[in-house]
Amino acid sequence: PTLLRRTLVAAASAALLSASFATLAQDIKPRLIRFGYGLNEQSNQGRAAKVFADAVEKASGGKMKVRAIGASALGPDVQMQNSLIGGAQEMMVGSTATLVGITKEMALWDTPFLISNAKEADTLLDGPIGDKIRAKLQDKGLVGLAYWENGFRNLTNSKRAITKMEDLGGIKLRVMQNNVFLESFKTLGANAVPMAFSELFSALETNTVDGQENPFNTILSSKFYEVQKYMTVTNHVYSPWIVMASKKWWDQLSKDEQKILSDAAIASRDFERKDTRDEASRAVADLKAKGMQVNELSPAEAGRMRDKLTRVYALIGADVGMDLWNETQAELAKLRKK
Ligand code: TF8
Repeated sequence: PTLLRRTLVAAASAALLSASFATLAQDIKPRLIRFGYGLNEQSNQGRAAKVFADAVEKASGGKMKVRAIGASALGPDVQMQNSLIGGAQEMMVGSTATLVGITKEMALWDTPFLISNAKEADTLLDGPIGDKIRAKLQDKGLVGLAYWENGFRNLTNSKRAITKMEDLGGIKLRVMQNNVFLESFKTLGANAVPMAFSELFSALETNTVDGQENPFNTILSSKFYEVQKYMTVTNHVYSPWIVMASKKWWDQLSKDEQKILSDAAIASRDFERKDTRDEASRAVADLKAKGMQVNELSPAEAGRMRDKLTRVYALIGADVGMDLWNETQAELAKLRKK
């Protein structure tokens, strides 16, 4: 036991020493970073927030401490964005969809049926188009560090199985606080109601709304299966999340501190995408086991919806600018030819 203990002590001090050597040369101050998010700790978002926090602490030799605060305890997305802009909160991760009021180009990611698989998502988001849109946040007081995966969105409701567009008629459907989502679901015939995510569970529980749409992971982690009978696999849009810092605060950090945060955002992104995809691949079985009745939207019905949304596509093109819209279509065409 003494030998073992001595070895452990030696190993521990060696680790400490190398950590402090690495960080000594760097310009790092003690920092407390409040990192807010909307889902609960047990969600894919919560797990990745923890990975981010650990990566920052480790890379800074324990000087930079990240307090990951979930379940909208710091407020819903829009409120946190404003706290970041004002400098009252350091960091957050949330939906790009709730950012369109600040940076209209973000609406590109709300385009129904734009992205059809993970490869396309990662290529667009991590490439020049994603970078360009992310950079637009800077003028608005936000620093976008990385896109995480929220995922392909699917419909749930408490009324009936949705097998065709007409089935949406009269369904009171909660949508995100975003014009593209509102217009899309109105156009498809639903009674779309914008609402913050933090209010959604109880709105479903009390039948204030009949349904909602979110990726499998969220339907699971937020326990929507307790208050929703039907799920339709529509994959109607791919939603990203974005990790952001307050620019007011970011500008006070040293280059080394900024690099630690950027690197941790990328590392947690890679973890998060893999974790989310793993969970999503098992989710339909899990949700069925929880009692949900699941059906898949046929490609023909998805096609009818797409046709119906022509007006919305024009609206998005006008919002994000035709250059960006055309560049995106060209990039997707290139990927699909490969
Ligand atoms: C939604 C979004 C949410 C995210 C999350 C709170 O439906 O998909 O899951 O905004 O960060 O509001």
